[in-house]
Amino acid sequence: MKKYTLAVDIGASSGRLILGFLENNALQLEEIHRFSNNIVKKDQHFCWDIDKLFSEIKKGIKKCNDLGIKPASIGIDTWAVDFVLLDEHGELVTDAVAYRDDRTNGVMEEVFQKISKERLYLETGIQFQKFNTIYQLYAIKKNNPEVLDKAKTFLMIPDYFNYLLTGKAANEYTNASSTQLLNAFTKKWDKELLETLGINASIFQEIKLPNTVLGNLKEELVDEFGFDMKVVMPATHDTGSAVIAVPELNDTIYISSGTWSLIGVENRFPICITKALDYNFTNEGGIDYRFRFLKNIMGLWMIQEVKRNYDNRYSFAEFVDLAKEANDFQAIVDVNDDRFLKPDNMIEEIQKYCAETNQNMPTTPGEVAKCVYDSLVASYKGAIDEIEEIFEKPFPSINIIGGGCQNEMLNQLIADATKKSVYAGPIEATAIGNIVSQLMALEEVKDISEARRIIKSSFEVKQFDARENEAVK
Ligand code: LFR
Repeated sequence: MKKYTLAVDIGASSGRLILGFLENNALQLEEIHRFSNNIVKKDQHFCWDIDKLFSEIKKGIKKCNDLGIKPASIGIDTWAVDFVLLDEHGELVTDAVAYRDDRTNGVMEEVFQKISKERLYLETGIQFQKFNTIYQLYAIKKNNPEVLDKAKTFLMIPDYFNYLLTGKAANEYTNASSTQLLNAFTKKWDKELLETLGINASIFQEIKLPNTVLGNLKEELVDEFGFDMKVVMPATHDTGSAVIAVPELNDTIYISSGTWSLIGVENRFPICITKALDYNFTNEGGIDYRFRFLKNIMGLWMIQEVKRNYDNRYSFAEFVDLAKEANDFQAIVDVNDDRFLKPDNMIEEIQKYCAETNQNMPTTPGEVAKCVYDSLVASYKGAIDEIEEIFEKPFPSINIIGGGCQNEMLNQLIADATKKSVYAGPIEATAIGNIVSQLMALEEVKDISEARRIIKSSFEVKQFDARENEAVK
């Protein structure tokens, strides 16, 4: 009998439930539910609508019944860094504030007064992003200390959903590493760091590794769904799951392309040298204690916002066509400038940046899109140069995974600019990584090497090579 696993993959703009199963040693996927995810304003803060997200997860699970399928397990992954706090009764004492909220403005600098930037990097290996959990918690400590006094349990977003499903509180390792509160070497919560910051260490839960069965569904949910299943912790950080699904990693740089572009390599150890700190690379914990040495690049968020600011008049495919028509237009913005994290209006922010830097100002939708794509490519190229400098060797190929790898124009531009072979796929990398992690927990797949072999033979990967005389101008 086929053993089905159910992957819940929620990103910053949408969530999906995907069934996965092995057939003749090939991995098959079937999407059964999709929903949107939006940031909502609550009490002056941008938050995730966590109740709506959980009710969508439940809706998706119930759809299994309509299909006559009882999955053996479920695994949840989402974006990183965000969390909730629970009181002694297991009730929420915080909203799920979103990382794009501005409560952490200036907080990073305050934390550096307590612990130097260099020491923080040496211990955690994590990049400096103003929205990291460490700065979010410190902002609460400063502005709402009573909330931290009441808090008994710290759960990241997928941990919280797992808690709702099983009643068990635990922190999954890959996501926990994104907090910048985990020691990269002991892989445990850094108690000394927490003490330095005055954050109660007892709210943090036991760290569990990906591929762990957390438990079964709570009884009331078994009654509601009509079946039980195991709740597995995959790499609950979506990027962690996505990178599991990179079929071939030797001498390859990956780009996990979605709302963010995560560009980097997989490593057996964290690299905390000064150059890595200066270039702001991170060492996120991965499956099998592998590390993702990567850099966050603002990613398709730029074009998602542009699309929204044009009142969704053009589809993503139309933006690509319009950008091609605006081929002669040239202007580059630094996509990683914090001003693009959550501007009131992305189009105007891009235009202002171009005016301030004495460049042509994009005015038509095609020119704005061309500017975004060229700027992303320039930023990828810069990050690749930094990786090659740190590793003191060239990486001949790039593997783009995730929804963004469907943008063939962008893939080609990346090949042209870097003069490297670009491989695009698998598109559903995050769900695939989530599913193979469950299959490993269920002992259907032996290890990550076998998982990658299966992935390589199951999904299409397209190749793009550099065209002569083409490069980002
Ligand atoms: C991608 C991602 C990135 C993380 C960012 C914020 O979805 O998880 O890895 O840096 O979102 O959590």
